[in-house]
Amino acid sequence: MLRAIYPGSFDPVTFGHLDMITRSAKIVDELIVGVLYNNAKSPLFSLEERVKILEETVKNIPNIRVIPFEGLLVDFAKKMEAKMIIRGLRAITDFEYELQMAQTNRKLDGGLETVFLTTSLQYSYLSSSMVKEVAAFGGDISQFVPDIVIEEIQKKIDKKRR
Ligand code: COD
Repeated sequence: MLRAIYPGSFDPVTFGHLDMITRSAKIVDELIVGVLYNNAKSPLFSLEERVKILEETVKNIPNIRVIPFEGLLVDFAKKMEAKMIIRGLRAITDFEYELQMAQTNRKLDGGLETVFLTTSLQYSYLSSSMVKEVAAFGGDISQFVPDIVIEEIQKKIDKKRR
């Protein structure tokens, strides 16, 4: 049984993440989408909101569980009995951070491997921060994120205006 974790902030989830999730779920028996609780990053969406959006978005893929986590990724992996971390690589700019993270995690837990999937070309430019910026200035984000994210971002914008 190969269980892997695809960890991230997902603030918010984009079509780039979803592409990674769909492809990853095809190569492992079970994929756990690990959603980081991290107040230091002051996310746009709360942990509960990010989990809810992800659950809604992946509900048709049977071998996926969306689970929040706090603290070290290696501890979460141990708790979930997962031996593999899956991460996405978009461009060379991702590489240094990803390499550092993978090496650190392996130093902390020698049994944990990180596997990288390269982004699909059509999403190689896409990031959560770019989506938030476009949305904040009233731009159309429908080619970047699923409908539920558009709705939830709109709610945040409306709330700010009130
Ligand atoms: N195409 C393909 N992949 C993409 C795209 C795209 N357009 N956009 C993002 N991705 C990939 C990212 O490369 C990443 O692999 C994944 O999707 C998630 O992305 P983010 O931005 O939501 O998540 P991050 O990078 O903020 O996640 C960081 C972690 C939560 C994994 C990290 O902070 C963590 O493990 N924290 C716990 C503390 C810890 O253990 N620290 C020590 C390890 S350094």
